[in-house]
Amino acid sequence: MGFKRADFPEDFIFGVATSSYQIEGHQFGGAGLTHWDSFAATPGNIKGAENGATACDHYHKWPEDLDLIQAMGADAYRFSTSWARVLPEGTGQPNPQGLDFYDRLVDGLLDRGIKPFATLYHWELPAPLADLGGWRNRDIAKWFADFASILMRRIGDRVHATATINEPWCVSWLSHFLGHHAPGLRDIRATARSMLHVLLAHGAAVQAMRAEGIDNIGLVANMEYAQPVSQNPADIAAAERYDAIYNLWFLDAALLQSYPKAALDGLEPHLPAGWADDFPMIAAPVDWIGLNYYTKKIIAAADGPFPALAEIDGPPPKTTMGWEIYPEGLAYFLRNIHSRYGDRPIYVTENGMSHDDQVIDGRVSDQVRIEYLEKHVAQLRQVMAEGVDVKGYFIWSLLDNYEWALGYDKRFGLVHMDFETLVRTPKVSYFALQKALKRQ
Ligand code: IFM
Repeated sequence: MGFKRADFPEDFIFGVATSSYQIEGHQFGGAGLTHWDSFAATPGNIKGAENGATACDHYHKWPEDLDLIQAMGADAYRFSTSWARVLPEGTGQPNPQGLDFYDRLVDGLLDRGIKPFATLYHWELPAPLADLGGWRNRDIAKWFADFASILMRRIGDRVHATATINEPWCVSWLSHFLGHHAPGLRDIRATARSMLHVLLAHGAAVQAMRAEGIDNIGLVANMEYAQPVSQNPADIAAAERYDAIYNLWFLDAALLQSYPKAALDGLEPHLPAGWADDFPMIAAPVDWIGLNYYTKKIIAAADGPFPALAEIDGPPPKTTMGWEIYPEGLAYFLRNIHSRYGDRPIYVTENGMSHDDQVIDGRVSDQVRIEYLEKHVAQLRQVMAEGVDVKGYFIWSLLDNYEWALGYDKRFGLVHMDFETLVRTPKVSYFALQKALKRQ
């Protein structure tokens, strides 16, 4: 690995990240059905019609997984909590097994000297709430805040940090405009409403958690560098729209109480009257910002209604997701968050790559992942040297897992998963990190 722990400040946090539906095994422990279960049960939505029923069976194998994190030398583990595991109906009566599971997990982390970073929501909405309109229903702010309170009353005294919602762009745009994720809608009004409600739910949960005495709360946004395909003004404007929708909408609202004009121009007709009155709730103060970064997109102007843009295939190198590897984008966003939103702590809450990893003679040689991580960490060190307050770096992911609509083929893990036998095999990148993170 081209870096070592000593290159970073003493309190810098290296971690690994996962999410509940992608690893836990949703069939276990009395969890309620989610909109992902019904999305996956609908032909054509998911590669191979795969779902998260078993996934990595982390629900039972969590001690082994936490041992792997500890043996790698990571400081922190970023996991998410399944709303439907805690509240099978989405509201109402908690599932004791669900609360017990997260309780054990947090204690298991602390026993191993690993800091728990919880994320409340990473995409598996309880099905009964989806029946009520899910993210299109404004009441979701209250439902989510109640879930946050119930969960935090149980584990909040021991988590190191808590994020509300992972990647609001995916919860809203990807799922209600592009239709790639549950609930699979393609509707601009549903999109605009979900883009508002995901922010409202975030703010309401922050307030609810503060009322429970929880601190160190953040919001995690994903960002993709938007490069215009040419210097033609129409292409530049299209890239600006992409950037506004994807990279600016959520953090501008939560931190500046405004929406970027290039996005608002297209979305305002579909927002409810009085949308600006929600800013005080949306902007409930957070302690840190989380950035998930993977790639860049090349954008061209296109005919048709807002957002009137098209993605153009970029050059190699790419990951098996088809995502162009562009480490400079990480530095771009870290600098931009710092200059746009002021000097507040930033965590890189996800970064990593998918690759066709195979176990050959007991070994998984993923040199390409080592190079990916080295290049991104070099960008991180550069911006830290410039004074950007980056507090930690989390690799996506600990384990190969369920990559949503793409099923189990896209392997992001530092640890290989055999999805038949559930055998875990640390990859060469895991061992390289173990060496880099060793304390002298
Ligand atoms: O697997 C996902 C994760 O759920 C959210 N961030 C991006 C990852 C890779 O696509």
